[in-house]
Amino acid sequence: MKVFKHLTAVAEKKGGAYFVLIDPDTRKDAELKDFVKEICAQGADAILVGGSLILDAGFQKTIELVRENSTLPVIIFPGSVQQLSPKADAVLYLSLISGRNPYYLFGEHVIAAPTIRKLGIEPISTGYMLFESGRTTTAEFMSNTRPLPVGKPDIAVAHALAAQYMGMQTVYLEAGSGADRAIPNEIVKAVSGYIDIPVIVGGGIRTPEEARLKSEAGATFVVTGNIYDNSDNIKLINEFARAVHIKEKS
Ligand code: 1GP
Repeated sequence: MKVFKHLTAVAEKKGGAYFVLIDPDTRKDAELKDFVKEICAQGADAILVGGSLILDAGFQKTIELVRENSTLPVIIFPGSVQQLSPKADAVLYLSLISGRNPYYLFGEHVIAAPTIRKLGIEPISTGYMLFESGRTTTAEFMSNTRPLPVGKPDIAVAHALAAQYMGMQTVYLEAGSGADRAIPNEIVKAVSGYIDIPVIVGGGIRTPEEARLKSEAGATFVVTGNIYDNSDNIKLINEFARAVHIKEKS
């Protein structure tokens, strides 16, 4: 079964699916191996790999290591066209629809498309919506775009519906990695109640309780990354997964 179809079915069954994002800049090889094994053992549903500013030239090696040690789908969450690999199962084929920078709306995509075809990885067409979240995030700065206002759900739902009408498979409501404030539950609820395609929510989610509220508000997929920069938090993966899986008894 194709990755996106499989994950949508998982989310349908469990009431939501939980993704852990690995930023290749933040972990060295031996640590990474153990981290990946923990993610799989503790009940997450997929692993995302990527970041909007990767300083380490070891992206390919990271993907390889993650693939070798993961029993879960490995999905690239690319910050640029350089972040593609045949070792991944799929790639979020992101169009930054909250912004009006043509390069990130339909520029890199043209460059990446033939490579994705050649590598044989599944593109998951994603309307990427960056929201304001307290301070300038890397994604906002690097893309040179303005984020969407969180106090205007009408603007958010219109963007998300446009993505659906354009034929995109999902929308990603992004507060930015390490954001001061995660996407408000009201925005998640407004968007997921208005459109028919799955909704990914991430950025600044720091507790299982917050993750559960995103799932209850209608998020199909909940993503966390930054909290695991502190290795003490790795033991919380299972708590996060159970919090997102709202249909499953804990
Ligand atoms: C960032 O949405 C992801 O692109 C995850 O964010 O690192 O803040 O959990 P955090």
